[in-house]
Amino acid sequence: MQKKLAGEKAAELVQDGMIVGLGTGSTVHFTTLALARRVREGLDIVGIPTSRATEKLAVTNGIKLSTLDEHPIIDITIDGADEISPKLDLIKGLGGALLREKVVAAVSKRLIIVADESKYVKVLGSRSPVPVEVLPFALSTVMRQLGDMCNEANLRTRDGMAYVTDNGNNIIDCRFGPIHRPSELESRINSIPGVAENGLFLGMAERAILGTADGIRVVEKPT
Ligand code: A5P
Repeated sequence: MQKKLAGEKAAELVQDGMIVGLGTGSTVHFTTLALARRVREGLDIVGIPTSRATEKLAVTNGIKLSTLDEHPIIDITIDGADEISPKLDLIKGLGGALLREKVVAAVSKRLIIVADESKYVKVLGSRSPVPVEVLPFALSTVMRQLGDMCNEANLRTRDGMAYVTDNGNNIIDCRFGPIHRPSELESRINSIPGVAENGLFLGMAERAILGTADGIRVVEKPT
């Protein structure tokens, strides 16, 4: 219910004529459905999906979609997160869509995050691992180097096999514990050859809309 509250609230920010980045996950699912309802009432938008799952959901529900080739600048993106810090730095990617999510976030004029309030933490890394998307060719070498950097590096699996992203890559989930210097950590992860993307989204989000037991709580990026 908290996810639904947050997801639907964010859909109100979308206006006629906008190019809209459609995030991935169970919270933004409600945003997509709310937008689809508004589209049926006449809202004219073009969506850019961040995953095959979101693409399918949007198409099934009648939202017009396009690509970054056609629309390289996005007016607003609404997406979920796994952890949100008071500065609105994020960990994303437990749903596996981090690479496309970051590409879309980076070209969005506004990035709005929707989540239940359990995702709001004092320090990133408190509960969630940092997902790292890795080229399969480099999996074992990246695994060894990430293993040296974090407390625990686990290859993500599904049905007993390595999980494969929409981009044909694998994911290593790295537990670092509390992350006090996220941008330093991001640079270190990105400097490993074979890393395609990491789940730290720093300085990108403008606002988080959190569903709580009492309603909605809005957290703005500090100025
Ligand atoms: C997808 O890769 C993720 O970044 C999701 O946005 C994140 O895992 C949040 O998902 P939920 O809204 O399902 O918790």
